[in-house]
Amino acid sequence: MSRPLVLGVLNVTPDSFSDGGEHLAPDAAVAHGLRLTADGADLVDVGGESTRPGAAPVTPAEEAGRVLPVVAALVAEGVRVSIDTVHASTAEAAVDAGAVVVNDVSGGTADPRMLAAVAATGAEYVVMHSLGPAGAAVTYRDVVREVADELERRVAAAVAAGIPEQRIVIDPGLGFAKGAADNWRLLAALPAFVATGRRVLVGASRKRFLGALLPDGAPMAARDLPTAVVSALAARDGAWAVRVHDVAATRLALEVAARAAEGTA
Ligand code: PMM
Repeated sequence: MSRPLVLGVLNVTPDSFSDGGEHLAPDAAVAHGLRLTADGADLVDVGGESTRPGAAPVTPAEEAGRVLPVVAALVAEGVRVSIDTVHASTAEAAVDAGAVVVNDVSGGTADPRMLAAVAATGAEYVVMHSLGPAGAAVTYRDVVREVADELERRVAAAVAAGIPEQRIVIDPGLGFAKGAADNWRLLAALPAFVATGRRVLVGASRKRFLGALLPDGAPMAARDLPTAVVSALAARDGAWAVRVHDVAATRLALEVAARAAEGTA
């Protein structure tokens, strides 16, 4: 069983749902990125705009001001960086600063320049499925089919814009305009997404459908245990990468999954 890559989440925002405000100062953000790397992250996913419902919108310039110094400092330390943005200008500047992956939660729909910009950079491109933020009420008749079909349309648009197919990663976008039942159905269908032959990224970390398994009032960090279990299951199902806040817990879960799958010490 090949181990999925681990993307450590680094939100340089005042208002992300689980870690907003913790890493807004550049020094604190860089220190956290280095901590994620020491914990075993293969990539640090740096974002400067919260996707939570009702989050204050940021201009691309504000977003770039938050993330670029952090990207540059982490790259200078030898960290492989992914940039979590829907804005072409931020993606371009981050890749110029050394980021190697563009992680676009809009799947190329938010900024009409994004696909061409990514094509020109040579970066890897994560196409995430989203019809809206967490909490947006979307009713799916067949969530797996609809997400898979829309992802294929987004991939086709990316390829048409010049991004080589092998540089594209797909992500079902857990929690984005999806309820708990939708998220569990998508996780159950992970093998089908992997069977497309595309690399699949899973972003379940600390999301509300995992929080719903915990007692009322449980702290955010209590969601790291169910997150790590999802990481192990995603590994079993052949995911290419998992995006998590608690990298150490996920690395441990992936060690267990690999040993249990292979029967080796
Ligand atoms: N989720 C969030 C942000 N970025 N990117 C990808 N590719 N997949 C996700 O599921 C995803 C993402 C929201 O979570 P956060 O506020 O904890 O970063």
